[in-house]
Amino acid sequence: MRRALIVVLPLFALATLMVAGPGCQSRNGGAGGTSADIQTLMKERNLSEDDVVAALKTYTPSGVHDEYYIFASGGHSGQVIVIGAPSMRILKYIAVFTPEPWQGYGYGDQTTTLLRSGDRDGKELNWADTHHPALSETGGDYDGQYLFINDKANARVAVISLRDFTTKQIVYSNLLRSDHGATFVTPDTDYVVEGGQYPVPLGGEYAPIEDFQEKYRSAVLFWKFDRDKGRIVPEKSFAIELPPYMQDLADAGKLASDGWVFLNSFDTEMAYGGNAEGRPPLESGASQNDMDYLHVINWRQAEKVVADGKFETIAGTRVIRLPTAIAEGLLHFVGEPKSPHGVDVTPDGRELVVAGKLDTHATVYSFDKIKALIDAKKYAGTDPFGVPILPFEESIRGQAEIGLGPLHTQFDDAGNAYTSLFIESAAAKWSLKDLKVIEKIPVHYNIGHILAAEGDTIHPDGRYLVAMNKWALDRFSDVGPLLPQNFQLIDIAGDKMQLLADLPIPLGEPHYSQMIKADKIKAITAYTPVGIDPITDEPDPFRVVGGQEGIERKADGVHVRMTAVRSHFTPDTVRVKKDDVVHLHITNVEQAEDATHGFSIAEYNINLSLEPGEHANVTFKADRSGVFPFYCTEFCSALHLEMAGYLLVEP
Ligand code: CUK
Ligand code: CUA
Repeated sequence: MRRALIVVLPLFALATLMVAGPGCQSRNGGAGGTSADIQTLMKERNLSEDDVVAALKTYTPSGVHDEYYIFASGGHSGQVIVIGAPSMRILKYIAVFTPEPWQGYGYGDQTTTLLRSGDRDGKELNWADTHHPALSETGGDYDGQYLFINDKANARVAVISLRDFTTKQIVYSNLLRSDHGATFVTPDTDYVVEGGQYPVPLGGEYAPIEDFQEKYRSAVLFWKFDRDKGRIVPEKSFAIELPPYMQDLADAGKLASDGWVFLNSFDTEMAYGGNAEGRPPLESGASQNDMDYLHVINWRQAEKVVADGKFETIAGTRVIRLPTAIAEGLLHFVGEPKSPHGVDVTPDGRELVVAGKLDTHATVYSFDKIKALIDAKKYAGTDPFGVPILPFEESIRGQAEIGLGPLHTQFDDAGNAYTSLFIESAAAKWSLKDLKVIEKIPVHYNIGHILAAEGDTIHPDGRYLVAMNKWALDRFSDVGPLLPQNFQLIDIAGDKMQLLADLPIPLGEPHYSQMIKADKIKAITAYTPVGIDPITDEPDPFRVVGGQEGIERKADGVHVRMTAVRSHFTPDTVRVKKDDVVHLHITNVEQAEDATHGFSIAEYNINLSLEPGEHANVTFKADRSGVFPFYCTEFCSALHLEMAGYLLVEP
């Protein structure tokens, strides 16, 4: 009740509040309360009425939960940032591609195995350039079960379960060296789409850059997702080879366009740089053509082509080669204005909005028209590889004059689109119906992606928009030359957009985020039964229950079966000999919410987070003799400091 009130409180209610007098007590019981008090506070803090309204729309009292979750890319941190909206409170960082000490991610056996499974050909990778998170969907709506995210830098895709907000799997194919049109899911999450970005010889071989057109290629991967298992199944996945254009963003068709995927490209000039070798720099070489190509891909038909065996296996991935893709009618191109960036399918699936960085328009393509042209084989020509190109003018419904540097588009529930304007530092609201701008709101500064509540579903909420700004300039207190990014929450429920709040993002450049209704997330508070390995979601074979603790010397080393419970580890004295291989098996046997214990050993780089019911294994060589205290790193109880013990390594 109170929450609803805060969110919908219009300006006249503010006036009521301000004259409400002593009945309207501040929650803190401090000053503030009477109209005069509020006026004084506003004056002291230099707040306008709009500021106060924004505060009332976002202020979330202690103990009150947010209505939405935002799952944001953590950029270079290789993590996912979980944010509550409208409060814009950061709730969690989910460790994905990088070691993360608080979660013990990359410090115990299970999480290290998972993290290292993302090492490409054994090369240790400890960072990622996460770009596009994608929530799992059922029937085109977010279902709150899983989250996927890509690593542009190393062409990897991760699976996160929203049951425990934990990464479960990292996959990659040596087909690609970088990705960008990732991750996007098909409407029932049959596939997680990963489109490549910078072409390389498929499969990772060397080829001279002068052979760019002949030997370099791109590809789009369709990772098959098994929802029951909650894992991607690489053997059931496939790819389609694409020409060596720089592939950009993607989106999956839905409803009217279900079964199709759309992918942007730039550098259809196939420029590859060389500004110190007498060739034009990549940026100008790649900006010669007036049109690049929107890739229109029939994935449902591609699935059949793979089932019919019309593929080659390259680098372990089933690949539909380019000539097959053309012959089977899986791939068509449509022109798109110069250096496009975002492609976004409308909620009804009938249209696609493409915005070009170097064009002031958003182009609205009609899927019906595209489909009719494909069916009629009405082509304007072919590209150098023989891919049929559909006539541009006959594929579009029109173009909306939006502004400078349009990038990405989101939608509301009332037929409006919202497009980010990078150069203009604004978000434009425009009508899909008549392709006219209705309103612009300035943002600070240089907005990249934009996200709307339930914005990529067939039922956007029309409540909030977040501008994900690249530059923050004068917005926050100075922190040296490297500035945070700035997420700005915008209310789009009313007739006029209102900027509500800023959230500085202090690690990495996030690219995209999605916002989901909080009541769709059903997270657990403990692993049950006690002894679960969070990576496999199964009871760990080494789990320890109370009474079965002990230390045992076996052929492969010393096995320590340990339990953690407030406020002790059992056993708390561990004796080994120098150079013993030690296997720690530790179970947090608690089931109480938030009863997490940590476990660390001095100088051994061992650091675990043991959430209630969690089991972790750590294998290490006791290669330095001495006395090493171990202790619990979470302040779990009044006797937390006493939750400690000794590892005694005898010389
Ligand atoms: S991209 Cu970053 S602003 Cu990687 Cu989705 Cu457009
Ligand atoms: Cu357990 Cu502190």
